[in-house]
Amino acid sequence: MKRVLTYGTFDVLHYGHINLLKRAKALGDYLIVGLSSDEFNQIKNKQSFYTYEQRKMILEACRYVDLIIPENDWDQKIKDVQELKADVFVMGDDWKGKFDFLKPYCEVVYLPRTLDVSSTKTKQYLKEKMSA
Ligand code: C2G
Repeated sequence: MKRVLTYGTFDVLHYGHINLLKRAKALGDYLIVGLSSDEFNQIKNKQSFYTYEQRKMILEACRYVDLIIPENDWDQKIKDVQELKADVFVMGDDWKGKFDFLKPYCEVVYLPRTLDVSSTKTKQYLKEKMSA
């Protein structure tokens, strides 16, 4: 049983996220997502539209996701990889190189981001539409 681990905010879930989760799952048999808490989003300077609980509920409906754990800080990844026995760590390549410190503990894979879609763009579009 090959265990895959990834992290993110996954706000306003879109096909770019699904494309990442689908490819991450295809690298193993079991996909764990470290979902950024609302407090950690503040540390990441990210304002998410949905709360952690709402984002978790939406993500749980995704067929590629087997387990969701909270991501509370930048420093939990090594412990998570060890405790969850993750074989592969996956992130979009906007993070390329940023998590290479995990290489002694597991395989590290950066996957190409899906172009032309982002939660920020979607929220911006809806905001403009609503105020028009
Ligand atoms: N992603 C993607 N294509 C997009 C948008 C996002 O492949 N168009 C990927 C990102 O690269 C990331 C995952 O989807 O691997 C989740 O994206 P975000 O929710 O934006 O995650 P982020 O804020 O980058 O948080 O500790 C890691 C951080 O929590 C990552």
